[in-house]
Amino acid sequence: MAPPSDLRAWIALLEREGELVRIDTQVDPDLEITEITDRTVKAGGPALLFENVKGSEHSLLINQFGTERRMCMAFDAPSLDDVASKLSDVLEMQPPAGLVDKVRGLQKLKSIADSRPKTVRRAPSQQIVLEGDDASLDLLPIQKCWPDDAAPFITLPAVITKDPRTGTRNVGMYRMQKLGPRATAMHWQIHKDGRADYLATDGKIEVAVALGLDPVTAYSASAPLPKHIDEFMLAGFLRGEAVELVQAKTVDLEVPANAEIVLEGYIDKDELTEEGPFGDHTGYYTPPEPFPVFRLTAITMRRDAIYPSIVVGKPPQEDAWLGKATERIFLPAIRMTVPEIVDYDLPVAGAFHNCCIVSIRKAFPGHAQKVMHAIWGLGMLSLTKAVVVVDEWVDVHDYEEVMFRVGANVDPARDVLLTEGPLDHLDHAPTRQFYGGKIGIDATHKGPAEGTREWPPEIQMTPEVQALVDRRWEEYGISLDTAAGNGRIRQSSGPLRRLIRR
Ligand SMILES: Cc1cc2nc3c(=O)[nH]c(=O)nc-3n(C[C@H](O)[C@H](O)[C@H](O)COP(=O)(O)O)c2cc1C
Ligand SMILES: [Mn+2]
Repeated sequence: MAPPSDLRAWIALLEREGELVRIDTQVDPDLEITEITDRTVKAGGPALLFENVKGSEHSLLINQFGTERRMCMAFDAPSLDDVASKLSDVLEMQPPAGLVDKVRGLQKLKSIADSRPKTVRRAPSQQIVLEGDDASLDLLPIQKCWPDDAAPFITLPAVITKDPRTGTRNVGMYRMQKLGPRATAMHWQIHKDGRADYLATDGKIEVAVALGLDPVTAYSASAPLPKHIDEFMLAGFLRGEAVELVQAKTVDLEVPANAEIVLEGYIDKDELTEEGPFGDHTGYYTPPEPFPVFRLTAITMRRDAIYPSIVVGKPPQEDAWLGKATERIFLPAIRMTVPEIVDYDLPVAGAFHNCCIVSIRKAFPGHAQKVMHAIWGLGMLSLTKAVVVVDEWVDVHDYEEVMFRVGANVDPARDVLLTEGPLDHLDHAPTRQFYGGKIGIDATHKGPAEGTREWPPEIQMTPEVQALVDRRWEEYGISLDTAAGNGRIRQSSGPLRRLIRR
């Protein structure tokens, strides 16, 4: 087994596993699909293939990533941590100690070498080529997601550009507001590589947009890689099979051969439009703001191409699982620079940039503060608004335990660090856009070297008594409903709670 090779193999797999429902009743891409999807996602329901979308010949796939199980199926891995360990194997390679080690090392190096995209001459994504007036976005079942959205938006694209200075490829996922049959806005936020490519151009930048990819390549477009690393290379590595690319028809870019649909076109540096409002993943509408205009020169596609979509909005939504995949997959890379980090969690309810809980192997006074600053200096994590630091034995994914540590171990006068720095493009809370306050909460145990009194020991039963009670449990005749959960008061239940807590 390997991750699915294209969207159709993925749909077939989902169907075999009972993870997909086909809907042949006619549905409206204007709001109706959102409401159906929102209910399905929040119930932990299946992927949806709408085969009869009002106004379009094309089927629409949504909620392909909406549960942990499907996300793992996408990577063909038992858990997202297993995907991460594939990466840490390579990152943590040591000089080989013996022959067996050498052979293993070579296999790992080969897996990197094989990750480079391959060029092919013929591609399913170019079975149909539409240029000029034939190339029209009106053909596609583009969703208007929320009532106050400015227009329909393409929500699950892989947008391909090249850095005009170096020729290095970048792939990113940025929504595209439909402005007409041959124009969209391009929502390149200020901190993103795609935006940097655009800013580096003198006049015009060529752009290609792949829609309907195999799930790992689609995920990779959303991965926060350093600027000089090609996201298709990550996709190749995680798939264990190179991404196949073909020369585009009207622009000098290479596009995925396995895509369902490819949009080709360009962006003039000086042409801007008011983008938005858009019901965003923050749970609020992002107000209108100027963004570049994408002009379409061609659409290429497969016969009966399937259009992929996603709805973002008040968390949890389907994108929660794309974010969780990134959280897990990037842990080994984070540990390379900050090895004292044991684990971290970006709560779904925190829309990813609002909160980061991190556990550390604490070794010296001020260590928690060191890690806060490290987080505020690391790639896209630098936009994190609140960092909570706990000791290594605390489960960062157990929010009740984290709250317990914050309550029990924090003296707000001593353990809260307030500072300032860059904030997410979409964060509406700060007074100024892009810049504002940050909070770090040190919920670790403190010692005399940090000016505290002696820290009291935590309550623990002895292992001997625990073993004794385990042995004798039947004798007591007490039946416990374990589903009631450790005597904890539950605030929400079922799939929603599981999604929030991972
Ligand atoms: C469903 C979804 C929609 C997204 N929409 C946008 C967007 O409109 N604009 C943006 O800048 N980032 C958006 N992102 C986040 C970027 O895809 C992500 O930051 C990516 O790493 C950017 O790649 P880049 O830095 O190579 O440009 C979205 C992510 C997901 C999962
Ligand atoms: Mn990038």
